[in-house]
Amino acid sequence: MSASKPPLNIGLIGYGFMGRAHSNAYVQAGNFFDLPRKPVLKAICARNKDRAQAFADQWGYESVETDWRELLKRDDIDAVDIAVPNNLHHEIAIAAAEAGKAILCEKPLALDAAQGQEMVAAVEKAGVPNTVWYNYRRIPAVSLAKQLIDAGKLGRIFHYRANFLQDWTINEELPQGGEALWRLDAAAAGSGVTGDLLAHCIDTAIWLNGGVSDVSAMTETFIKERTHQETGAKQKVTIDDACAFMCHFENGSLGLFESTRYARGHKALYTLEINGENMSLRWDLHDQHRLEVFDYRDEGVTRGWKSVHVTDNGGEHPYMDHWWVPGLAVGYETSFVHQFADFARSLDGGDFTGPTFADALDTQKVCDAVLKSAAGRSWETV
Ligand code: 4PW
Repeated sequence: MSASKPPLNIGLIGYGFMGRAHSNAYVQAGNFFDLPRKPVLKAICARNKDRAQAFADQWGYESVETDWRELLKRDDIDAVDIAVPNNLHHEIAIAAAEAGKAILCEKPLALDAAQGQEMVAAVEKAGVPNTVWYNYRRIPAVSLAKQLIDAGKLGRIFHYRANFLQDWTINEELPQGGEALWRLDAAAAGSGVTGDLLAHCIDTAIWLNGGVSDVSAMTETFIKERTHQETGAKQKVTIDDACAFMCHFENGSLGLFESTRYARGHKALYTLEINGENMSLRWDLHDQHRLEVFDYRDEGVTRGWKSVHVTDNGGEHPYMDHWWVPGLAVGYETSFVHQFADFARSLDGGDFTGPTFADALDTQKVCDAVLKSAAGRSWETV
């Protein structure tokens, strides 16, 4: 890293799980990718000053703010990272756009598409660079799937299916709401697995297979009442604990998606499969470096499922040449490093393949249609 590089000053809002994942990306990206500017951890912003200071000390942030409005007023902040619960994305992102900051926003974009539309309008009016942290696109084997699809290897696509399974909310005693458990509180999260997990699957699906035209969905809330973590009051649970939907893609293929937090034994099983006329692809987050490939055009007797491991070659697979020597793996956290590196390079003229706010709005529209369809037991146009 050259000392003469100008800084890219980052102000992070929120210090939860995603605040850590993003901070790690800022710390690592400049060491593994040649960025035009040097990322600088300029400020961390959170309401609890002591905890924000502890986070700053741990990660190396230079300063602490306790009000995001003050952070946005600072001339020494170039890019704002919104890593707070979903109900705060809309207000902060619009203010950040008006303040002329580049914006990195945690997924999902907003509580719903109406909010998302306003956020897209704000970044477009201000002309500020923007992205939403749909990080799974940038797992090397998933990016490899994109390369194969874009190169036309699959031919006509018939089917796309994806699952995202977890089991962490099966316990009835688990409270909802509060700093740690806001994902269970519809007021803060907007929805349950649809916005939290299926949104990832939908983002990847649109990226790989194009737009979704209509959906038919079902949702279920298995545990109907929980205690609020902060108030101690019993509350109705209004998030979707599980959601499954089918859809048509604009390219004529059929989609099948399932997500739940009630699949005992599964912590974060994101899987996807695409079946094309010539080729099928299969990927599993638990074995994230492997892309399984079946090519019908292979010679008859050796035709079969191939296991393409992105560490097996000499760094030809997406992003792998930036890390270690061939044969050595990288982790979940590097998908954030890759996204930030691509975004940082785009600020100085590099291509950016998204997802932008506008891309994330497409995902949000599918989520809205899914929830509407489940509520009304109807097919909904996206
Ligand atoms: O964004 C998602 C989170 O809310 C993540 O990708 C996985 O599921 C891990 O935690 C939750």
